[in-house]
Amino acid sequence: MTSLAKFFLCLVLCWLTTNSEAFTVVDITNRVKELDSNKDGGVSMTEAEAGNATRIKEHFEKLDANKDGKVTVEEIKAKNQ
Ligand SMILES: [Ca+2]
Ligand SMILES: [Ca+2]
Repeated sequence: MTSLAKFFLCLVLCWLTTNSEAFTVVDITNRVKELDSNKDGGVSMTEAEAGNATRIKEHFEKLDANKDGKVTVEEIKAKNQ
């Protein structure tokens, strides 16, 4: 294998590893803050769409445990445990 091929293989592996890691609490908090444009403490479907939060959009129903139409840090944390 050439060193260039090894380099790219490493990049792909690093990328896969990073993406399969669970969210940390800090990551969740920052992401929710970033997405929460009306500052009501949760991410609505509209906010998730506006911020391209694919993971939240895909799992919105499951994440929104109390079905109030927004996903909070607590709800995401609960699903990540
Ligand atoms: Ca919001
Ligand atoms: Ca909720």
